[in-house]
Amino acid sequence: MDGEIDALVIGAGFAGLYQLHSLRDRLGLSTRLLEAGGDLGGTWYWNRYPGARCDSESHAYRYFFSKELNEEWEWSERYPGPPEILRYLGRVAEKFDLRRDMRFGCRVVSARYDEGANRWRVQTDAGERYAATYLVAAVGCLSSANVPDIPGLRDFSGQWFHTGRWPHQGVDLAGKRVGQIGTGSTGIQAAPAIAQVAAQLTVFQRTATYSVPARNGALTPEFNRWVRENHAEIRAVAQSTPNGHAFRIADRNVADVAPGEREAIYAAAWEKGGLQFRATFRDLLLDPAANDTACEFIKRRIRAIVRDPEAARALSDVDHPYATKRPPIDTDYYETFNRDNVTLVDLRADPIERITPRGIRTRSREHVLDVIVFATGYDAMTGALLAIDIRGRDGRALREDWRAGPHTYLGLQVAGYPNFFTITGPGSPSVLTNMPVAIEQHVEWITDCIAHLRANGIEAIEPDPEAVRAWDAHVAEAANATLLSKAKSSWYYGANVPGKPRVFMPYAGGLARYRKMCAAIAAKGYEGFILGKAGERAVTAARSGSIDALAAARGVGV
Ligand code: N01
Repeated sequence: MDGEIDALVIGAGFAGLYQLHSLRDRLGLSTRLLEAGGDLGGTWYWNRYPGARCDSESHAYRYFFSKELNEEWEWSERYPGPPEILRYLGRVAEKFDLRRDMRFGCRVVSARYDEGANRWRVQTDAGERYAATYLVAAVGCLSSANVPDIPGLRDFSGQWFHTGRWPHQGVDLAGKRVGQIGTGSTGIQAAPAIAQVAAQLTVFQRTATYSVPARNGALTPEFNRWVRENHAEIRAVAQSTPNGHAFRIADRNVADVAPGEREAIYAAAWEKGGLQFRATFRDLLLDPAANDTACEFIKRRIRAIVRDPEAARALSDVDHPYATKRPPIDTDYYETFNRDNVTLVDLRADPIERITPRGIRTRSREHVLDVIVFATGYDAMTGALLAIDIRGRDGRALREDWRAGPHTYLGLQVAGYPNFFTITGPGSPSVLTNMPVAIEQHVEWITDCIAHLRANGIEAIEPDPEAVRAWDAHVAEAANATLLSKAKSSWYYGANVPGKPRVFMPYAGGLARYRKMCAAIAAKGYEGFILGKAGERAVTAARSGSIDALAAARGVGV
Protein backbone atom coordinates (compact mmCIF):
# COMPACT_ATOMS: atom_id res chain seq x y z
CA MET A 1 0.00 0.00 0.00
CA ASP A 2 1.53 3.31 -1.09
CA GLY A 3 -0.57 5.52 1.12
CA GLU A 4 -2.79 5.09 4.18
CA ILE A 5 -4.39 8.47 4.66
CA ASP A 6 -7.53 10.16 5.96
CA ALA A 7 -8.58 11.86 2.75
CA LEU A 8 -7.79 11.62 -0.92
CA VAL A 9 -8.56 14.42 -3.36
CA ILE A 10 -8.55 13.79 -7.12
CA GLY A 11 -7.68 16.79 -9.30
CA ALA A 12 -5.46 19.86 -8.91
CA GLY A 13 -7.64 22.65 -10.23
CA PHE A 14 -9.35 25.39 -8.19
CA ALA A 15 -11.42 22.73 -6.40
CA GLY A 16 -8.69 20.27 -5.51
CA LEU A 17 -6.23 22.88 -4.21
CA TYR A 18 -8.71 24.43 -1.82
CA GLN A 19 -10.02 21.04 -0.71
CA LEU A 20 -6.50 19.86 0.10
CA HIS A 21 -5.83 23.04 2.05
CA SER A 22 -9.13 22.81 3.95
CA LEU A 23 -8.93 19.16 4.93
CA ARG A 24 -5.27 19.22 5.79
CA ASP A 25 -4.85 22.62 7.39
CA ARG A 26 -8.29 23.26 8.85
CA LEU A 27 -9.19 19.74 9.99
CA GLY A 28 -5.68 18.35 10.39
CA LEU A 29 -6.37 15.30 8.23
CA SER A 30 -3.62 13.46 6.45
CA THR A 31 -4.58 14.32 2.89
CA ARG A 32 -3.11 13.54 -0.50
CA LEU A 33 -4.03 15.03 -3.87
CA LEU A 34 -3.56 13.06 -7.09
CA GLU A 35 -3.53 14.75 -10.48
CA ALA A 36 -3.30 13.22 -13.95
CA GLY A 37 -1.68 16.32 -15.47
CA GLY A 38 1.97 17.16 -15.17
CA ASP A 39 1.30 20.10 -12.86
CA LEU A 40 -1.52 21.97 -11.12
CA GLY A 41 -4.17 24.04 -12.90
CA GLY A 42 -6.96 21.63 -13.77
CA THR A 43 -8.79 22.96 -16.80
CA TRP A 44 -6.16 25.67 -17.21
CA TYR A 45 -3.36 23.11 -17.33
CA TRP A 46 -4.96 21.55 -20.43
CA ASN A 47 -6.67 24.50 -22.16
CA ARG A 48 -3.88 26.47 -23.82
CA TYR A 49 -5.39 26.84 -27.26
CA PRO A 50 -4.92 30.14 -29.15
CA GLY A 51 -7.22 32.81 -27.72
CA ALA A 52 -7.96 30.91 -24.48
CA ARG A 53 -9.19 33.24 -21.79
CA CYS A 54 -11.44 33.19 -18.79
CA ASP A 55 -15.02 34.35 -19.45
CA SER A 56 -15.55 35.47 -15.87
CA GLU A 57 -14.25 38.85 -14.86
CA SER A 58 -11.03 38.43 -12.97
CA HIS A 59 -12.00 40.38 -9.85
CA ALA A 60 -14.50 37.60 -9.10
CA TYR A 61 -12.51 34.75 -10.66
CA ARG A 62 -10.55 33.92 -7.55
CA TYR A 63 -10.79 32.37 -4.15
CA PHE A 64 -12.48 34.51 -1.54
CA PHE A 65 -11.56 32.45 1.52
CA SER A 66 -8.35 34.35 2.18
CA LYS A 67 -8.43 38.12 2.41
CA GLU A 68 -4.67 38.10 2.67
CA LEU A 69 -4.35 36.21 -0.59
CA ASN A 70 -6.62 38.74 -2.27
CA GLU A 71 -4.59 41.62 -0.95
CA GLU A 72 -1.41 40.09 -2.36
CA TRP A 73 -2.75 39.21 -5.77
CA GLU A 74 -3.53 41.56 -8.63
CA TRP A 75 -4.91 40.47 -11.98
CA SER A 76 -3.53 42.33 -14.96
CA GLU A 77 -6.53 41.97 -17.29
CA ARG A 78 -10.29 41.96 -17.15
CA TYR A 79 -10.25 38.34 -18.43
CA PRO A 80 -7.01 36.58 -17.64
CA GLY A 81 -5.51 33.92 -19.90
CA PRO A 82 -4.09 30.53 -18.89
CA PRO A 83 -0.52 31.69 -18.05
CA GLU A 84 -1.75 34.25 -15.53
CA ILE A 85 -4.34 31.90 -14.00
CA LEU A 86 -1.66 29.23 -13.64
CA ARG A 87 0.58 31.78 -11.92
CA TYR A 88 -2.28 32.58 -9.54
CA LEU A 89 -2.88 28.93 -8.68
CA GLY A 90 0.88 28.43 -8.32
CA ARG A 91 0.95 31.31 -5.85
CA VAL A 92 -1.91 29.69 -3.90
CA ALA A 93 -0.03 26.39 -3.78
CA GLU A 94 3.09 28.16 -2.60
CA LYS A 95 1.36 30.30 0.01
CA PHE A 96 -0.40 27.33 1.59
CA ASP A 97 2.47 24.90 1.00
CA LEU A 98 0.26 22.52 -0.96
CA ARG A 99 2.75 20.91 -3.32
CA ARG A 100 4.20 18.61 -0.69
CA ASP A 101 0.93 16.66 -0.63
CA MET A 102 0.28 16.68 -4.38
CA ARG A 103 1.31 14.01 -6.86
CA PHE A 104 1.30 14.79 -10.57
CA GLY A 105 1.18 12.46 -13.53
CA CYS A 106 -1.04 10.12 -11.48
CA ARG A 107 -4.28 9.21 -13.19
CA VAL A 108 -6.77 7.58 -10.84
CA VAL A 109 -8.22 4.58 -12.64
CA SER A 110 -10.31 2.97 -9.91
CA ALA A 111 -11.78 3.73 -6.50
CA ARG A 112 -13.49 0.97 -4.55
CA TYR A 113 -15.30 1.32 -1.24
CA ASP A 114 -14.24 -1.38 1.24
CA GLU A 115 -17.18 -1.54 3.60
CA GLY A 116 -15.49 -3.76 6.19
CA ALA A 117 -12.70 -1.25 6.64
CA ASN A 118 -14.81 1.83 5.80
CA ARG A 119 -12.04 2.90 3.44
CA TRP A 120 -11.79 3.89 -0.19
CA ARG A 121 -9.19 1.83 -2.01
CA VAL A 122 -7.84 3.88 -4.88
CA GLN A 123 -5.49 2.85 -7.65
CA THR A 124 -3.61 4.91 -10.23
CA ASP A 125 -2.58 4.02 -13.77
CA ALA A 126 0.96 3.48 -12.48
CA GLY A 127 -0.33 0.86 -10.05
CA GLU A 128 0.09 3.00 -6.93
CA ARG A 129 -2.49 2.29 -4.25
CA TYR A 130 -4.01 4.47 -1.57
CA ALA A 131 -6.56 3.86 1.15
CA ALA A 132 -8.55 6.80 2.50
CA THR A 133 -11.63 7.28 4.64
CA TYR A 134 -12.87 10.20 2.56
CA LEU A 135 -12.66 10.46 -1.20
CA VAL A 136 -13.26 13.81 -2.90
CA ALA A 137 -13.56 14.05 -6.67
CA ALA A 138 -12.39 17.48 -7.83
CA VAL A 139 -12.13 16.28 -11.40
CA GLY A 140 -13.74 19.24 -13.15
CA CYS A 141 -16.96 19.51 -15.10
CA LEU A 142 -15.36 20.11 -18.49
CA SER A 143 -12.26 17.98 -18.51
CA SER A 144 -13.13 14.93 -20.55
CA ALA A 145 -12.42 16.00 -24.16
CA ASN A 146 -15.03 15.10 -26.78
CA VAL A 147 -13.47 14.25 -30.14
CA PRO A 148 -16.33 13.36 -32.46
CA ASP A 149 -16.12 10.05 -34.22
CA ILE A 150 -15.97 11.39 -37.79
CA PRO A 151 -15.03 8.69 -40.26
CA GLY A 152 -11.56 8.97 -41.73
CA LEU A 153 -9.77 10.86 -38.94
CA ARG A 154 -7.12 8.15 -38.70
CA ASP A 155 -6.25 8.60 -42.36
CA PHE A 156 -5.78 12.38 -42.13
CA SER A 157 -2.20 13.12 -43.19
CA GLY A 158 -2.01 16.49 -41.38
CA GLN A 159 -2.03 17.22 -37.66
CA TRP A 160 -5.10 17.43 -35.47
CA PHE A 161 -5.67 18.74 -31.95
CA HIS A 162 -8.49 19.09 -29.45
CA THR A 163 -8.53 22.50 -27.79
CA GLY A 164 -8.79 20.92 -24.35
CA ARG A 165 -5.59 18.92 -24.92
CA TRP A 166 -3.54 21.62 -26.57
CA PRO A 167 0.21 20.85 -26.67
CA HIS A 168 2.06 22.84 -24.03
CA GLN A 169 4.84 23.73 -26.41
CA GLY A 170 2.22 25.35 -28.67
CA VAL A 171 1.39 24.57 -32.28
CA ASP A 172 2.90 26.53 -35.12
CA LEU A 173 -0.08 27.46 -37.26
CA ALA A 174 1.75 30.16 -39.24
CA GLY A 175 1.13 29.79 -42.93
CA LYS A 176 -1.04 26.69 -42.43
CA ARG A 177 -4.47 25.84 -43.78
CA VAL A 178 -6.48 25.26 -40.62
CA GLY A 179 -9.95 23.77 -40.28
CA GLN A 180 -11.78 24.40 -37.01
CA ILE A 181 -14.78 22.30 -36.07
CA GLY A 182 -16.93 23.81 -33.34
CA THR A 183 -18.23 27.28 -32.53
CA GLY A 184 -19.02 27.14 -28.81
CA SER A 185 -17.26 29.32 -26.20
CA THR A 186 -13.92 27.76 -27.10
CA GLY A 187 -14.25 27.95 -30.88
CA ILE A 188 -15.40 31.54 -30.65
CA GLN A 189 -12.25 32.42 -28.70
CA ALA A 190 -9.95 30.36 -30.91
CA ALA A 191 -11.04 31.40 -34.41
CA PRO A 192 -9.94 35.08 -34.23
CA ALA A 193 -6.56 34.10 -32.79
CA ILE A 194 -5.97 31.33 -35.34
CA ALA A 195 -7.03 33.58 -38.20
CA GLN A 196 -4.27 36.03 -37.33
CA VAL A 197 -1.50 33.51 -37.97
CA ALA A 198 -2.91 30.88 -40.31
CA ALA A 199 -2.76 31.19 -44.08
CA GLN A 200 -6.36 30.10 -44.26
CA LEU A 201 -8.97 29.31 -41.60
CA THR A 202 -12.11 27.37 -42.41
CA VAL A 203 -14.66 27.36 -39.59
CA PHE A 204 -17.11 24.47 -39.66
CA GLN A 205 -20.26 25.59 -37.84
CA ARG A 206 -23.00 23.12 -36.89
CA THR A 207 -25.00 25.38 -34.59
CA ALA A 208 -24.82 29.15 -34.63
CA THR A 209 -24.85 30.87 -31.26
CA TYR A 210 -25.12 34.32 -29.73
CA SER A 211 -21.85 35.91 -28.76
CA VAL A 212 -21.35 39.28 -27.12
CA PRO A 213 -18.04 41.18 -27.13
CA ALA A 214 -15.86 40.47 -24.10
CA ARG A 215 -14.10 43.87 -24.21
CA ASN A 216 -10.97 42.61 -22.56
CA GLY A 217 -8.41 45.14 -21.43
CA ALA A 218 -5.72 45.92 -18.90
CA LEU A 219 -6.94 46.70 -15.39
CA THR A 220 -5.98 50.08 -13.99
CA PRO A 221 -4.21 50.54 -10.64
CA GLU A 222 -7.37 52.36 -9.41
CA PHE A 223 -9.58 49.41 -10.27
CA ASN A 224 -7.21 46.99 -8.57
CA ARG A 225 -7.13 49.18 -5.47
CA TRP A 226 -10.92 49.19 -5.45
CA VAL A 227 -10.86 45.37 -5.69
CA ARG A 228 -8.43 45.10 -2.75
CA GLU A 229 -10.43 47.48 -0.62
CA ASN A 230 -13.80 45.92 -1.39
CA HIS A 231 -13.01 42.27 -0.91
CA ALA A 232 -15.98 41.63 1.39
CA GLU A 233 -18.47 43.45 -0.78
CA ILE A 234 -17.38 41.74 -4.02
CA ARG A 235 -17.60 38.40 -2.26
CA ALA A 236 -21.03 39.21 -0.88
CA VAL A 237 -22.35 40.08 -4.33
CA ALA A 238 -20.85 36.98 -5.96
CA GLN A 239 -22.32 34.76 -3.26
CA SER A 240 -25.76 36.30 -3.42
CA THR A 241 -26.47 36.16 -7.15
CA PRO A 242 -27.78 33.20 -9.15
CA ASN A 243 -24.60 32.86 -11.23
CA GLY A 244 -21.84 33.65 -8.77
CA HIS A 245 -20.58 36.63 -10.71
CA ALA A 246 -19.83 39.96 -9.07
CA PHE A 247 -22.67 41.77 -10.80
CA ARG A 248 -26.33 41.90 -9.96
CA ILE A 249 -29.14 41.01 -12.32
CA ALA A 250 -31.30 44.03 -13.08
CA ASP A 251 -34.55 44.15 -11.16
CA ARG A 252 -36.76 44.80 -14.19
CA ASN A 253 -38.54 42.85 -16.89
CA VAL A 254 -38.21 43.57 -20.58
CA ALA A 255 -41.84 44.71 -20.71
CA ASP A 256 -41.18 47.29 -17.97
CA VAL A 257 -39.34 49.55 -20.39
CA ALA A 258 -40.25 51.13 -23.72
CA PRO A 259 -38.63 49.67 -26.89
CA GLY A 260 -36.29 52.65 -27.24
CA GLU A 261 -35.02 52.32 -23.69
CA ARG A 262 -34.65 48.56 -24.09
CA GLU A 263 -32.50 49.10 -27.16
CA ALA A 264 -30.33 51.58 -25.27
CA ILE A 265 -29.91 49.11 -22.40
CA TYR A 266 -28.81 46.33 -24.76
CA ALA A 267 -26.50 48.71 -26.64
CA ALA A 268 -24.84 49.83 -23.40
CA ALA A 269 -24.38 46.20 -22.31
CA TRP A 270 -22.93 45.34 -25.73
CA GLU A 271 -20.44 48.20 -25.38
CA LYS A 272 -19.56 47.25 -21.81
CA GLY A 273 -19.09 43.64 -22.88
CA GLY A 274 -19.07 40.33 -21.09
CA LEU A 275 -21.60 38.01 -19.51
CA GLN A 276 -23.30 41.01 -17.93
CA PHE A 277 -25.39 41.20 -21.07
CA ARG A 278 -27.41 38.38 -19.51
CA ALA A 279 -28.09 40.56 -16.49
CA THR A 280 -29.82 43.39 -18.36
CA PHE A 281 -33.30 42.05 -17.57
CA ARG A 282 -34.40 39.55 -14.97
CA ASP A 283 -36.83 37.67 -17.26
CA LEU A 284 -34.49 36.87 -20.14
CA LEU A 285 -34.38 33.20 -19.21
CA LEU A 286 -37.99 33.03 -18.09
CA ASP A 287 -40.14 34.65 -20.75
CA PRO A 288 -39.79 33.69 -24.44
CA ALA A 289 -41.03 37.09 -25.61
CA ALA A 290 -38.46 38.84 -23.43
CA ASN A 291 -35.73 36.53 -24.65
CA ASP A 292 -36.69 37.21 -28.27
CA THR A 293 -35.78 40.87 -27.85
CA ALA A 294 -32.21 39.95 -26.82
CA CYS A 295 -31.96 37.46 -29.72
CA GLU A 296 -33.12 40.08 -32.19
CA PHE A 297 -30.67 42.65 -30.87
CA ILE A 298 -27.69 40.29 -31.16
CA LYS A 299 -28.73 39.03 -34.61
CA ARG A 300 -28.94 42.59 -35.86
CA ARG A 301 -25.43 43.25 -34.53
CA ILE A 302 -24.09 40.13 -36.25
CA ARG A 303 -25.64 41.18 -39.55
CA ALA A 304 -24.23 44.68 -39.16
CA ILE A 305 -20.70 43.39 -38.56
CA VAL A 306 -20.37 40.54 -41.07
CA ARG A 307 -20.08 41.82 -44.62
CA ASP A 308 -20.62 38.61 -46.59
CA PRO A 309 -24.42 38.13 -46.71
CA GLU A 310 -24.26 34.33 -46.71
CA ALA A 311 -21.88 34.22 -43.73
CA ALA A 312 -24.01 36.82 -41.92
CA ARG A 313 -27.11 34.72 -42.51
CA ALA A 314 -25.49 31.49 -41.26
CA LEU A 315 -23.94 33.15 -38.20
CA SER A 316 -27.22 34.77 -37.18
CA ASP A 317 -29.40 31.74 -37.92
CA VAL A 318 -29.56 30.65 -34.28
CA ASP A 319 -32.00 27.88 -33.40
CA HIS A 320 -32.34 28.40 -29.64
CA PRO A 321 -33.18 31.25 -27.27
CA TYR A 322 -30.36 33.48 -26.05
CA ALA A 323 -28.31 32.02 -23.16
CA THR A 324 -30.08 28.66 -23.19
CA LYS A 325 -26.79 27.23 -24.37
CA ARG A 326 -23.81 28.63 -22.46
CA PRO A 327 -23.43 32.18 -23.93
CA PRO A 328 -19.93 32.83 -25.25
CA ILE A 329 -18.14 36.16 -25.15
CA ASP A 330 -15.60 37.04 -27.80
CA THR A 331 -12.89 39.27 -29.10
CA ASP A 332 -13.63 40.11 -32.75
CA TYR A 333 -15.32 36.80 -33.51
CA TYR A 334 -17.81 38.11 -36.05
CA GLU A 335 -15.25 40.58 -37.45
CA THR A 336 -13.00 37.60 -38.19
CA PHE A 337 -15.37 36.53 -40.97
CA ASN A 338 -14.56 39.77 -42.81
CA ARG A 339 -10.95 38.65 -43.27
CA ASP A 340 -9.88 37.38 -46.67
CA ASN A 341 -8.31 34.26 -45.16
CA VAL A 342 -11.43 33.08 -43.26
CA THR A 343 -14.32 31.00 -44.60
CA LEU A 344 -17.43 29.78 -42.82
CA VAL A 345 -18.95 26.42 -43.72
CA ASP A 346 -22.53 26.04 -42.60
CA LEU A 347 -22.76 22.35 -41.75
CA ARG A 348 -26.55 22.49 -41.63
CA ALA A 349 -26.53 23.16 -45.39
CA ASP A 350 -23.32 21.32 -46.22
CA PRO A 351 -22.64 18.59 -43.63
CA ILE A 352 -19.32 16.85 -43.05
CA GLU A 353 -19.26 13.50 -44.81
CA ARG A 354 -15.83 12.33 -43.75
CA ILE A 355 -12.25 13.27 -43.07
CA THR A 356 -9.96 12.44 -45.96
CA PRO A 357 -6.16 12.15 -46.02
CA ARG A 358 -6.11 15.75 -47.35
CA GLY A 359 -8.75 17.43 -45.24
CA ILE A 360 -12.50 17.48 -44.59
CA ARG A 361 -15.03 16.51 -47.18
CA THR A 362 -18.43 18.13 -46.84
CA ARG A 363 -21.31 17.24 -49.10
CA SER A 364 -20.39 19.92 -51.65
CA ARG A 365 -16.55 19.69 -51.74
CA GLU A 366 -13.28 18.73 -50.13
CA HIS A 367 -11.57 21.34 -47.92
CA VAL A 368 -7.82 20.77 -48.08
CA LEU A 369 -6.19 21.32 -44.67
CA ASP A 370 -2.86 21.04 -42.88
CA VAL A 371 -4.35 21.11 -39.37
CA ILE A 372 -7.76 20.26 -37.91
CA VAL A 373 -8.69 21.92 -34.61
CA PHE A 374 -11.48 20.21 -32.71
CA ALA A 375 -13.20 22.86 -30.59
CA THR A 376 -15.87 20.26 -29.98
CA GLY A 377 -16.29 20.49 -26.25
CA TYR A 378 -16.49 17.90 -23.52
CA ASP A 379 -18.27 14.90 -22.15
CA ALA A 380 -19.41 17.38 -19.54
CA MET A 381 -20.13 16.87 -15.84
CA THR A 382 -20.13 13.07 -15.82
CA GLY A 383 -17.34 12.19 -18.30
CA ALA A 384 -14.40 12.67 -15.94
CA LEU A 385 -16.15 10.90 -13.05
CA LEU A 386 -17.16 7.91 -15.14
CA ALA A 387 -13.68 7.64 -16.61
CA ILE A 388 -12.78 6.27 -13.17
CA ASP A 389 -14.13 2.85 -12.24
CA ILE A 390 -15.89 3.93 -9.05
CA ARG A 391 -17.45 1.17 -6.96
CA GLY A 392 -19.61 1.75 -3.95
CA ARG A 393 -21.10 -0.59 -1.41
CA ASP A 394 -21.49 -4.23 -2.51
CA GLY A 395 -19.39 -3.53 -5.59
CA ARG A 396 -22.09 -1.43 -7.24
CA ALA A 397 -20.63 0.57 -10.13
CA LEU A 398 -21.19 4.28 -10.70
CA ARG A 399 -21.09 3.63 -14.45
CA GLU A 400 -24.06 1.31 -13.98
CA ASP A 401 -25.94 3.47 -11.47
CA TRP A 402 -25.64 6.46 -13.82
CA ARG A 403 -26.39 4.55 -17.01
CA ALA A 404 -29.59 6.56 -17.50
CA GLY A 405 -28.06 9.81 -16.24
CA PRO A 406 -26.50 11.07 -13.02
CA HIS A 407 -28.34 10.82 -9.69
CA THR A 408 -26.98 12.81 -6.77
CA TYR A 409 -28.12 14.58 -3.68
CA LEU A 410 -27.25 18.27 -4.09
CA GLY A 411 -24.57 17.31 -6.61
CA LEU A 412 -22.45 16.49 -3.59
CA GLN A 413 -22.97 12.81 -2.89
CA VAL A 414 -24.27 9.62 -4.47
CA ALA A 415 -26.40 7.02 -2.66
CA GLY A 416 -24.47 3.81 -2.07
CA TYR A 417 -21.07 5.54 -2.12
CA PRO A 418 -20.32 6.45 1.52
CA ASN A 419 -17.87 9.24 2.23
CA PHE A 420 -17.50 10.00 -1.46
CA PHE A 421 -17.97 13.67 -2.38
CA THR A 422 -18.16 15.34 -5.78
CA ILE A 423 -17.16 19.00 -6.00
CA THR A 424 -19.50 20.79 -8.43
CA GLY A 425 -21.00 17.44 -9.34
CA PRO A 426 -24.05 16.98 -11.58
CA GLY A 427 -27.12 18.32 -9.84
CA SER A 428 -25.31 21.37 -8.45
CA PRO A 429 -25.20 24.92 -9.95
CA SER A 430 -21.61 24.35 -11.13
CA VAL A 431 -21.32 25.17 -14.84
CA LEU A 432 -24.14 27.71 -14.68
CA THR A 433 -21.98 29.83 -12.39
CA ASN A 434 -18.65 31.56 -12.06
CA MET A 435 -16.92 28.34 -11.05
CA PRO A 436 -14.57 29.40 -8.22
CA VAL A 437 -17.53 30.72 -6.21
CA ALA A 438 -19.46 27.45 -6.57
CA ILE A 439 -16.30 25.49 -5.84
CA GLU A 440 -15.59 27.39 -2.63
CA GLN A 441 -19.07 26.72 -1.35
CA HIS A 442 -18.77 22.99 -2.01
CA VAL A 443 -15.31 22.71 -0.50
CA GLU A 444 -16.45 24.51 2.64
CA TRP A 445 -19.62 22.43 2.90
CA ILE A 446 -17.66 19.17 2.52
CA THR A 447 -15.07 20.30 5.04
CA ASP A 448 -17.74 21.28 7.58
CA CYS A 449 -19.50 17.99 6.97
CA ILE A 450 -16.38 15.91 7.58
CA ALA A 451 -15.64 17.99 10.67
CA HIS A 452 -19.16 17.22 11.91
CA LEU A 453 -18.69 13.49 11.31
CA ARG A 454 -15.44 13.41 13.20
CA ALA A 455 -16.64 15.56 16.08
CA ASN A 456 -19.61 13.25 16.58
CA GLY A 457 -17.91 9.90 16.05
CA ILE A 458 -19.87 9.25 12.86
CA GLU A 459 -18.10 6.83 10.57
CA ALA A 460 -19.75 7.62 7.29
CA ILE A 461 -22.25 9.70 5.38
CA GLU A 462 -24.22 9.07 2.21
CA PRO A 463 -27.56 10.32 0.90
CA ASP A 464 -30.82 8.57 1.50
CA PRO A 465 -32.10 7.32 -1.89
CA GLU A 466 -35.38 9.14 -1.18
CA ALA A 467 -33.49 12.41 -0.95
CA VAL A 468 -31.68 11.64 -4.19
CA ARG A 469 -34.97 10.97 -5.92
CA ALA A 470 -36.45 14.21 -4.66
CA TRP A 471 -33.35 16.14 -5.67
CA ASP A 472 -33.31 14.61 -9.17
CA ALA A 473 -36.92 15.74 -9.57
CA HIS A 474 -36.11 19.21 -8.26
CA VAL A 475 -33.15 19.59 -10.67
CA ALA A 476 -35.45 18.73 -13.59
CA GLU A 477 -38.17 21.09 -12.31
CA ALA A 478 -35.70 23.93 -11.90
CA ALA A 479 -34.52 23.55 -15.51
CA ASN A 480 -38.08 23.26 -16.82
CA ALA A 481 -39.04 26.46 -15.02
CA THR A 482 -36.61 28.34 -17.28
CA LEU A 483 -36.00 28.56 -21.00
CA LEU A 484 -32.88 26.40 -20.54
CA SER A 485 -35.09 23.44 -21.36
CA LYS A 486 -35.67 24.89 -24.86
CA ALA A 487 -32.15 24.10 -26.05
CA LYS A 488 -32.29 20.35 -26.07
CA SER A 489 -29.13 20.25 -28.20
CA SER A 490 -26.99 21.73 -25.44
CA TRP A 491 -24.23 19.95 -23.57
CA TYR A 492 -26.17 20.79 -20.36
CA TYR A 493 -28.36 17.90 -21.59
CA GLY A 494 -25.41 15.78 -22.72
CA ALA A 495 -26.63 16.22 -26.29
CA ASN A 496 -23.15 16.74 -27.77
CA VAL A 497 -22.03 13.19 -26.95
CA PRO A 498 -23.70 10.45 -29.00
CA GLY A 499 -25.42 7.90 -26.78
CA LYS A 500 -25.22 10.03 -23.63
CA PRO A 501 -28.51 10.14 -21.66
CA ARG A 502 -30.44 13.36 -22.24
CA VAL A 503 -30.71 14.70 -18.71
CA PHE A 504 -30.34 18.34 -17.69
CA MET A 505 -27.30 18.02 -15.44
CA PRO A 506 -26.62 21.31 -13.64
CA TYR A 507 -28.98 22.79 -11.05
CA ALA A 508 -30.73 25.83 -12.54
CA GLY A 509 -32.33 27.13 -9.34
CA GLY A 510 -29.52 29.63 -8.78
CA LEU A 511 -26.40 29.53 -6.66
CA ALA A 512 -27.68 31.84 -3.92
CA ARG A 513 -30.79 29.74 -3.34
CA TYR A 514 -28.75 26.55 -3.53
CA ARG A 515 -26.28 27.83 -0.94
CA LYS A 516 -29.13 28.48 1.46
CA MET A 517 -30.53 25.01 0.92
CA CYS A 518 -27.18 23.36 1.54
CA ALA A 519 -26.67 25.39 4.71
CA ALA A 520 -30.17 24.60 5.98
CA ILE A 521 -29.70 20.88 5.31
CA ALA A 522 -26.46 20.87 7.29
CA ALA A 523 -28.06 22.87 10.10
CA LYS A 524 -30.81 20.29 10.38
CA GLY A 525 -28.26 17.57 11.09
CA TYR A 526 -27.66 16.77 7.42
CA GLU A 527 -31.23 16.16 6.51
CA GLY A 528 -31.61 13.65 3.69
CA PHE A 529 -28.30 12.01 4.48
CA ILE A 530 -27.75 8.77 6.34
CA LEU A 531 -25.11 9.14 9.01
CA GLY A 532 -23.79 6.30 11.11
CA LYS A 533 -21.89 3.09 11.06
CA ALA A 534 -21.30 1.22 7.80
CA GLY A 535 -23.50 -1.80 8.70
CA GLU A 536 -26.45 0.31 9.85
CA ARG A 537 -26.38 2.36 6.67
CA ALA A 538 -26.59 -0.73 4.49
CA VAL A 539 -29.83 -1.80 6.20
CA THR A 540 -31.46 1.63 5.82
CA ALA A 541 -30.50 2.02 2.19
CA ALA A 542 -31.63 -1.47 1.26
CA ARG A 543 -35.07 -0.75 2.72
CA SER A 544 -35.37 2.35 0.58
CA GLY A 545 -34.87 0.51 -2.73
CA SER A 546 -32.56 1.27 -5.61
CA ILE A 547 -32.14 4.85 -6.80
CA ASP A 548 -32.72 3.84 -10.42
CA ALA A 549 -36.12 2.43 -9.57
CA LEU A 550 -37.07 5.53 -7.64
CA ALA A 551 -35.91 7.86 -10.39
CA ALA A 552 -37.73 5.88 -13.05
CA ALA A 553 -40.92 5.99 -11.02
CA ARG A 554 -40.82 9.76 -11.22
CA GLY A 555 -39.78 9.80 -14.87
CA VAL A 556 -36.57 11.55 -14.02
CA GLY A 557 -33.16 10.69 -15.33
CA VAL A 558 -34.29 8.35 -18.08
O1 N01 B 1 -17.68 23.26 -26.19
P1 N01 B 1 -19.23 23.33 -26.64
P2 N01 B 1 -16.67 24.43 -25.84
N1 N01 B 1 -19.58 18.14 -35.86
O2 N01 B 1 -19.75 21.97 -26.36
C1 N01 B 1 -19.58 21.57 -32.11
C2 N01 B 1 -16.58 26.38 -20.95
N2 N01 B 1 -15.63 27.32 -21.48
O3 N01 B 1 -15.34 23.83 -25.59
O4 N01 B 1 -23.67 23.14 -30.82
C3 N01 B 1 -19.64 19.48 -35.91
O5 N01 B 1 -19.89 24.49 -26.05
C4 N01 B 1 -20.80 21.97 -31.35
O6 N01 B 1 -21.91 22.07 -32.19
P3 N01 B 1 -23.41 21.88 -31.57
C5 N01 B 1 -17.98 26.94 -21.11
O7 N01 B 1 -18.78 26.55 -20.04
C6 N01 B 1 -15.24 28.29 -20.66
O8 N01 B 1 -16.77 25.53 -26.82
O9 N01 B 1 -23.31 20.67 -30.67
N3 N01 B 1 -19.62 20.26 -34.83
C7 N01 B 1 -20.34 23.30 -30.77
O10 N01 B 1 -20.38 24.32 -31.73
C8 N01 B 1 -18.40 26.26 -22.37
O11 N01 B 1 -19.78 26.20 -22.59
C9 N01 B 1 -14.34 29.20 -21.10
O12 N01 B 1 -24.24 21.66 -32.77
C10 N01 B 1 -19.56 19.66 -33.63
C11 N01 B 1 -18.88 23.00 -30.45
O13 N01 B 1 -18.49 21.92 -31.28
C12 N01 B 1 -17.76 24.92 -22.20
O14 N01 B 1 -16.49 25.20 -21.67
C13 N01 B 1 -13.84 29.15 -22.39
C14 N01 B 1 -19.50 18.26 -33.50
C15 N01 B 1 -18.69 22.57 -29.02
O15 N01 B 1 -19.11 23.59 -28.19
C16 N01 B 1 -17.60 24.11 -23.45
O16 N01 B 1 -17.24 25.00 -24.51
C17 N01 B 1 -14.25 28.14 -23.21
C18 N01 B 1 -19.51 17.51 -34.69
N4 N01 B 1 -19.48 16.17 -34.66
C19 N01 B 1 -15.13 27.22 -22.75
N5 N01 B 1 -19.42 17.96 -32.19
C20 N01 B 1 -13.90 30.23 -20.15
O17 N01 B 1 -13.32 31.15 -20.56
C21 N01 B 1 -19.46 19.13 -31.53
N6 N01 B 1 -19.53 20.16 -32.39
C22 N01 B 1 -14.14 30.11 -18.71
